[in-house]
Parts: sequence; C-alpha cells; structure tokens
Amino acid sequence: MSKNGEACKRFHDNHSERTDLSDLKFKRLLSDNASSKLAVVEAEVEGSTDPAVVVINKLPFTQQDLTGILSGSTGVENEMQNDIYGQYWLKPDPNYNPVKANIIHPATQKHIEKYTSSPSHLVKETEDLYLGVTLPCILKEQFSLDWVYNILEKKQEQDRIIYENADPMDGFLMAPDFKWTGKQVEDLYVLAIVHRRGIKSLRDLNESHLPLLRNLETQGKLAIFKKYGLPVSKIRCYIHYQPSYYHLHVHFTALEYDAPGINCEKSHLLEEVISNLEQNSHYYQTAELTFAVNEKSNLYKAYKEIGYFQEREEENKSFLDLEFESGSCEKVLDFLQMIGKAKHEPSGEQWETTYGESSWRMAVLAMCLPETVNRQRLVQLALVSSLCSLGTCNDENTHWDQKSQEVKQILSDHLPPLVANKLFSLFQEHVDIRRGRLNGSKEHNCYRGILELEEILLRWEEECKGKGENVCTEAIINRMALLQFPGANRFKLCKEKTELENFLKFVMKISELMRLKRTGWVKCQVRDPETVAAHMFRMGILGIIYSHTPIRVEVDACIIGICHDMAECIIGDITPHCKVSVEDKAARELAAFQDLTRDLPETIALGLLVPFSRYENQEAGDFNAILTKDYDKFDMILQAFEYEKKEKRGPFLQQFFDSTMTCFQTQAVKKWQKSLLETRTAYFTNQTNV
Ligand code: M7G
Repeated sequence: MSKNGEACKRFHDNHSERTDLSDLKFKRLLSDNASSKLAVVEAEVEGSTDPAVVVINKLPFTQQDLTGILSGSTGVENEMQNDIYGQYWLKPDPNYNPVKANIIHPATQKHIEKYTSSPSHLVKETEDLYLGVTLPCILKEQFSLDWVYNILEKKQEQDRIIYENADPMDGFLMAPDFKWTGKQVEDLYVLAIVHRRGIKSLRDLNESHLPLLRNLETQGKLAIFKKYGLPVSKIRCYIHYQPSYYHLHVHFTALEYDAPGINCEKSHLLEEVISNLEQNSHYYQTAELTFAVNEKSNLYKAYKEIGYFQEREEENKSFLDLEFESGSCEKVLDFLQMIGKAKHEPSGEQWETTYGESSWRMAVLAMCLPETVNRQRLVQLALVSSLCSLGTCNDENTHWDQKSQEVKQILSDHLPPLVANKLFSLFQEHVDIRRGRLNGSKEHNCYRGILELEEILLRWEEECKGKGENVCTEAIINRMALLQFPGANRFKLCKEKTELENFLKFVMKISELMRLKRTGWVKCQVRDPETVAAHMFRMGILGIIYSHTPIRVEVDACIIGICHDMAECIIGDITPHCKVSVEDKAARELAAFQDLTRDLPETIALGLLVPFSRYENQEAGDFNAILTKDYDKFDMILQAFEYEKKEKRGPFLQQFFDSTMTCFQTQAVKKWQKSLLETRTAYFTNQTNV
C-alpha cells in the first residue's frame, strides 16, 4: 500500500478512537453560514496527500445545557453595561458547549465543490433536458453510494438504526442523519433509505412506488414519534431534487428546525409526491422540475455548454432550436442516412421485417396502452430501439456494452450534444430493459411486454406465410391481455376475447403497412424500396430529434409522424400521379382511418385519430403538424438521394426534388433541404468528373 493509502487507512481506522485533531491542519475556509452557525473547512491530513473536509457546527441548546451554563462552573467576563443592560462573555464547562464536526477523508474534488460556497443558478429541467443533460451527467459522475450500502447491509451505523421495514421492495431503514447528533429534538434530522436499489431520484418514481412511499410516510413518522416523542404533525418529510446521492432516501426533520436543504427549489414534500403520483403515474417523468446548480458543479457546466444560461432574445426558442442553428447540417443528414439503414435491414435472421418497421409497430402498440402508462416515453423507446442497427456488431449476437459504446459514439459524432445525449439515454434505457436490468416500474414492464409481443408477432407472421392465416392466435391474445391492451379487463373477468380479437385485427391490418412498398419508388423501379411503415418510422425519429419545444417538451411531431399514413393500409399509397384529387384523397383517408379504428375503444381510437387529423388539417398555429408535413417530404427526398447513390443510375429520381423544391415551410427543414441539395449536386458532379 502507498504511503498515502496507509495514511488514509490509519485516519479511517482511527475514527472511533480519536480523542484529538492533532493530525489535521486548517488549510482554507470553504464556506460558512452565520445563521446556522456552520463552517466548512478544507484541512490537510498528516501523511496524506488527500484533503479532508471538516464541517464544524455549533449545536442548539438543550435544557440540560442551559441549566449547566447558568451555574457556578461558568467563567464570566463583562463586555459592556448600560443602565439595566449588560453584555457578558460566558465560558461554560465544555460539556455544555460542544461543537460538532463531520470529517470526510479522503475527500474528493466533488466533495470540495459541494461544500464550497459559490453562486448558484436555477435550472428548469424538462424531460428532454433531464434525458439530454442531467441524466448523462449523473451517470458519468456521482458520489459513491458505499456509505448507503454499508447502512443497508448493516456493515456500518448498525447501532444507530431506529427503525426497519425489511421488505425488499417496499421497505426501508431509518437512522439519524450524518448532520444530526441524535440527541436534541430541536434539530432532529433522520434519514430513511429504501432497500430497493436502482431508484435514482424523484425522476424515477411512478405509481408502482406508491406502497413504498406510503410506508415511508406513515411508518417513518410513527417511528420518529415512538423514538423521540416528536408528534407526527411536527415532522416534515421530503425528498431532495437534485440530491447528492442517487439512491432514493427521504429526509425527516423537526418542523421548527430550519434544516439545511429545506428550500423550495430543493425539497419536495413526500405527501405531495404521493399525491402527484396518485393523480398521474408518470408525473415525475414529464414534469418540469426546478432546482439550483452551483457554478462549481459539473451539472452547471453541462447546462452552460448547451447555452442554457445565455440570455435568449427569442424566448420561444428551445435549446434544440439553438443547437440545430449552431450545429452542422451535414452531420445531421449523415446521421439520418445511417438510421435510414434501419428502414431496410431485417431485425433478425429469421424474418424480413426491418428494424425500422418493427420499431414503428412497437411505437403504435405503445400508443394503444392505457393512459395511466407513460405512452410517450414508450413510443420514444420503441423508436430508438432501431439504433441497434447502427455500428458494427449485429443484434442477435450483440455484445451490449460494445453496442452501447458504438451507438454513443455515432450519436455524439453527428448530433448536437443535447439531442445526442437524449437519444443515447433513451437507447440505454431500451438496452437495460431488454437485458432485464431494469424492472419493477410499470413503464419498464410494459416496454418489455411490447418487445416480447413484437417478437411473437414476427414469429406468428412467419408461420402464417406457410399456412395461411389459420395459425393459432392464442399466444398473442394472452400476451395482449397481460399488457392491458383494449379488452384486457373483460378478458380477465370472463375470458371474453372479442375486444382483444378486434384489437389484434387492427394490429394485423396496420401491419400490412410493413409490407406495402411506397408507390413512388415502385413506379421508378427502385429495387427493394422502403415500406410505408419504414417511412413513418424515420418520421418518428425526426420528431424525437427535433420538434417544436419552446420550454415544454412534446413528442407531438413524433406521434403525428407515426400515425399520419396509417390509413394507407386500407386505401393504399396514393401519390400525386394517381389522378385522385387532394380533397378526394383526404376524404378517403379519413373514412379509412375511421374504419380502421372503429372497433377500438374510443380513447385509443381518438389517440390515433387526433394526430392523424392534425396532420391532415395543417392548421396555421399547429407548428408540429406543419413540421411533420415538412418531415414527410424531407424523408422522401433524403430517401431518393439514398436510392440514387445505391442504384448507381445517376440522378434518376430528380422528379422528387423538383416536386418539393418550394414546399418546405419550417426554417430547420429548409436548412436541411438546402444542405441535402448541395450534397447531392456535389456528389453527382464528382461522379461525372470521375
Ligand atoms: P441528499 O439529498 O442526497 O444530499 O441527502 P444533500 O442533502 O447533502 O444535498 C443525503 C443525506 O445523507 C444528507 O442529509 C447527508 O447528511 C446524509 N448522509 C451523508 N452521509 C455520507 C451519511 C452517512 O454516512 N450516514 C448517515 N446517516 N447520513 C449520511
């Protein structure tokens, strides 16, 4: 062991026997707070190159202290007097005047940052910002959770435990917080740490955690009452966001104590957390949460990097707008072409269905789940599952860690940081669920169910090929019932299958879009052209990458994208060359859409019909509908260029570029179109020169 290692160990081993601080030397003051009588200093430790952080704190007086102080043993020195007023310095017996110190050694740079006073700034974190900035930052660098696991595994602080509910899912353990002596109730501070691992913060909570949270509230308060006599109505319990330690824990403090960290930009009362989740299971995934970040922290730096703290003239502009404005168009186009591979590449050796088509169907399935599930998140997970097609190693034998690394690299090489991080966070979530590493949450269970259902559907479709449609659908129906698709409740009660069968019919009908080749390409004799489903898939991806998000996040454009051509499974892909008027086409599509969704419960049918109608109506203020229309045309010309390159027949798809020359309406897509046209011209000029 190195000298420094030895010094650290010695310091560590001495904690319980320490009687003085002779091996510590004051180095500098990190922060102090007059009102809470707390100072934090950095200290040098004899023989060690690592610093220590020492938190020194004067304690509230207890009755016993006061009795002791007002006694003959206290030394007294007069400072001033005037009339009936006198001021003294009291020098009480040290027993009545203790100062508490918490020592952290070896302290990391992050500890020093945490305790160093520096200006803070508020961040209003949307779901996009959480996925794109906060989550990657937390995953990259956070405080070690060893002390938490030591308590949970009873390796440390065993004698301080005041209550335990040992249930591995809904149980927790309580001990006095590091900041509290465990003596006087005036500054009571108890910490409850949940047994269940993997709940990082408030952002991970959903309805499935309600039993745990209710236990924490009721049993936690009662345990404090029993142990310290503090009435339940005088106990404040709350969760920090952002916390320092990303393993769910709840703070319990005495109501009359202004505990550090009870400020409103940090604390979320447990009662309110429970109530929010009771009303909306995915409240904490989609809510905007505001917190303060310290200028010294990496989280602050990550937000600064995306321009979050820049004063923006156009308030309505989202960070995505800003990122795309400053980023390189060609790289984004490269990425879109790479993901375009998923439109054509089979997702398994046994079937022809491509990654893109499969992701699209899973996204539509997610849209048909009950509203109590965070469907928007599932739609996004389903679409980004197609990122598996990127990189070198194939899905079937994927080494997941390598795949994740490759995907991460490709994303960060091509997309602005916020978008790259957001897509990667979603992809990693998909991978973790697929590998069975995340479980317990309703969303994760549903998503896993969708993945399994998709696989069953793919196998079933293969079987049908040989035998017509007389193949047993029992396994699919059972799986759909488990997933709570429309009709599942009745099925559970009386095994009535009709509604589930209707739903399956709907799924089979829309699945025809996974085989329907787009007419435009067929007419131009493109070999192995994409299907309508594959086209909708990339529109969905475009919608995740960039939609109109002034401050609030919506996956609107993505959902409009995956629904807009659905009626084509009934009326086919009608192009401008098919001699059908625009009005007639719209009327036929609407009728077909209604037909398609007729046997679905109203809420599900509406959930699909509304985005479809928004696309059709193209109302002036509906930016995401207008944007999706641009995406429709842009996906087409990008695809045309991809086919031109693949088929080596020169610019034979010119008509697609001509017909869309002036149709783009949004700034972002106009910019992409311009870049694509330039790239295409350069490509063919080079070809001619060669
Ligand atoms: P947080 O919300 O993650 O961070 O709370 P913050 O309040 O520090 O910003 C973590 C809580 O765990 C804090 O109240 C700490 O005082 C407490 N704590 C930290 N450590 C290292 C320990 C420990 O070793 N034992 C106990 N009992 N509490 C700790």
